[in-house]
Amino acid sequence: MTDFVQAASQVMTWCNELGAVSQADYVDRRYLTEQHRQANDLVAHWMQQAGCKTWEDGAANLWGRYESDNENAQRFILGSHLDTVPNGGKYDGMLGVLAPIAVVNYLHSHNIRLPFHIDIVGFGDEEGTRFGSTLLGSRALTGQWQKEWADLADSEGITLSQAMSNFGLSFANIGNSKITNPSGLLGYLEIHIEQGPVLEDKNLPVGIVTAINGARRFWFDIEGFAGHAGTVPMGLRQDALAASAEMILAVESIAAEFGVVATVGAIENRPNGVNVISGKTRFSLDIRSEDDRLRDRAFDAILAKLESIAEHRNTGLTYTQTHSANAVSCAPELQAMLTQAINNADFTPYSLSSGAGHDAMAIADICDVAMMFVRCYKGISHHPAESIKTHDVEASLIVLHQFLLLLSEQYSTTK
Ligand code: HGY
Ligand code: MN
Ligand code: MN
Repeated sequence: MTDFVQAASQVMTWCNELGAVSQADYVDRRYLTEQHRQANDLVAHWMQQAGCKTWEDGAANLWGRYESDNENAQRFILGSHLDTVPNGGKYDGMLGVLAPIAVVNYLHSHNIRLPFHIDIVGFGDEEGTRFGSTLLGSRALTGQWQKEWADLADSEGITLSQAMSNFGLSFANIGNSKITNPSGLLGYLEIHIEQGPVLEDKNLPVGIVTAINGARRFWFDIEGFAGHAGTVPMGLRQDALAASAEMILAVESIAAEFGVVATVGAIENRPNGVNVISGKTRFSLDIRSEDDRLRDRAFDAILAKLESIAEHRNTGLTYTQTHSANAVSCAPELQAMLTQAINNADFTPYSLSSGAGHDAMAIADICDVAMMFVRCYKGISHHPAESIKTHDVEASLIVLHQFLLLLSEQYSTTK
């Protein structure tokens, strides 16, 4: 029986409670919504119970600091995101905020203070569900917000700028959330479910992430001409939805040919009538690879094909890019420390790359980052069947505790 059995079941209880904070009867929590407010308040309460001081920054990220005895100490950030995809799981993101709270709770209950501050962060937007972007929370810390993002609108036409003022914030002040002295950062560690089948296949509870694939996201708009489904001959149509269908299949085949992953996950159709030829269709594109140049070559090939389909179907084609993040390597020193922590915890270290994007990609711009993956059932994620085992959470808590002890040792000998 380890010290973290009870803590692990506490994390599972928290995940269930947080999973119920949703705008629907399934898991769906979006940036700057009432549910985001409720989630921040709930997690802040758990952070305070664990001995943290809490606050929110100008991007509505939630912070909890477990202070060092030395007020001028540097800070190590642990965290992940509190937002979800629509009809997602209860662990993607949330585990990486709640597991550190459980370990800090252990330190607090044993009156253990570390030589550095532990800052736990719950990012408000990583998925980009509401505004089609992504990493908005973590990119506020690195000062990467673009002015034009103010006009990013959600499905009801509410802009990011309006949503921020509704939340009591101001888009104009987002620059204040930027971490201005990265030298004060010892690093960042994100615990996250693997969202893939590798750890389950190797029968391992945790893994060390080597690199995170780069991603680009777009909206494509196809302009046809709406018409009567009964009277317009097939050869005279400018059917935006039929053109999109051919384009989406082309995305799939070209991605496979290049060996990258490309997904059309969202589609809108106008006027969307059963007896009306489609006039306008919009679909998303998410394309990724651990090799940025290969990803960009694949995108260029896809774009050329879509343009030729648009031409022979006599439909218009325009597109906007909403996100671009290059592949990120995790810091070798932190990977080595995580490997040592896994050995100290009597588990077998295993390294793997991440096909999914994470906040660590953004934070890598300002400090060393590492990620610890936790095994999840059949690698299922972005799906209500996403699930993890309490004993794997316990393993992650034991490893995180060992990691913090190793970091304390290193910090105390070098400071
Ligand atoms: O899309 C992703 O890779 C992450 O889950 N946001
Ligand atoms: Mn996700
Ligand atoms: Mn995630």
